[in-house]
Amino acid sequence: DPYANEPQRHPVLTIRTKKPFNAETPASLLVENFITPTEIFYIRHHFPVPDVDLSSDDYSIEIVGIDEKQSLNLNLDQLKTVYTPHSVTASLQCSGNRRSEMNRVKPVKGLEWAQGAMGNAVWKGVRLRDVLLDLGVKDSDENDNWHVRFDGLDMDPTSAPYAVSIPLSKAMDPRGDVILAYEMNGETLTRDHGFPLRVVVPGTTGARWVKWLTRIEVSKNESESHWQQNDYKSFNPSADWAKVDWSTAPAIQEMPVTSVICDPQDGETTTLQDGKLQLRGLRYAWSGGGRGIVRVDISLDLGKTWHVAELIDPVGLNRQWAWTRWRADLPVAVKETEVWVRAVDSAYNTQPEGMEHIWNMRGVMAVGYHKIKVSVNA
Ligand code: MTE
Ligand code: MO
Repeated sequence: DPYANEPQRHPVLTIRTKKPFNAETPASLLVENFITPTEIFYIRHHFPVPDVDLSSDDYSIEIVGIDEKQSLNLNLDQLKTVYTPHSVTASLQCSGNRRSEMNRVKPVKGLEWAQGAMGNAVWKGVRLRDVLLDLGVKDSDENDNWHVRFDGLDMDPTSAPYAVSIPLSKAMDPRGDVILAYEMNGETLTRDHGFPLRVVVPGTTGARWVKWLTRIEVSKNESESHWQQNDYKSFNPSADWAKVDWSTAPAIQEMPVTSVICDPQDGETTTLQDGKLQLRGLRYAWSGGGRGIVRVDISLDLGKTWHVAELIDPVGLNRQWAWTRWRADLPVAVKETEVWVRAVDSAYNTQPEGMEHIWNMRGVMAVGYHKIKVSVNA
């Protein structure tokens, strides 16, 4: 069994598949902390979890430039000693987060994530930019349309490693905060989250944050992998699996603005406090790669009137890689109510009202208003 050597996991995680292991954080727990504790952070694997033995000396990272003369081979110690450490607080979200809400419109293919395929952590590592500058990559617009490819140690049955790429311009951007991370929340990365090294690409979808990193390559072309070419893309709602031409859509990198209600949950009965319904949730400022969110709106009457939620965590207008929690205490006079939430970013981008018109066969980027029904005890 290739899955015989999997790590222990926290029992509170909601398991979506066991082999490979995929599990999410219950949303009610997600909203408890600005920084998601590592042991309850969602896990998304495509294959069995690699087990790297650093003492055995056979782990190193191969870094290759555009011509053969450019190449570096570094082990983890070298990487840590040569480059200045850099920390970023950034949320990680799967492209398929909230897919189950889209699936209700019409079935889609993919893991049935609720709202917990996301988390927020402090990542520490070295800047990819610094490594690439050492490799001889120039800081110029000549290579603006190039890419950086990443390979993981995990492989599909044909021995193709999990691999994807990001635009080189993101990697080279001094404000892009792309790092090769060896720590998560102040501790050595765990196996489930990519020990010993993973890529952290703030503001970019989870699929690009390659775990168990072994190879980095600068290239004029994107990764040719399945995950870059034939997955993690969105299409017209009428496109169907049999006929779609994957090459017509770009790979998802940045993700659009989204928000969710974490507490109460859909279908729950809740008790009013001083006649008020207490709502708590999360919103992300990801459109435009790190753009801040300026407002979270709540409606209790299907969009006729709107309330403004209070933001709990600090918000920047730029390089806002972390989510912000919000809360709202709203008066209600009915026994059952539908609650809607949407967020607005600093460019006034907001979420679409429903999942219908953004429906896509893969169920990615399900960023419609989050709508839940709650019953109230007066
Ligand atoms: N990296 C490797 N090597 N293998 C993978 O299966 N899954 C990706 C990404 N990096 C994956 C990977 C996807 S789709 C997501 S959403 C994130 O890792 C999940 O990261 P996490 O498990 O640390 O939450
Ligand atoms: Mo993902």
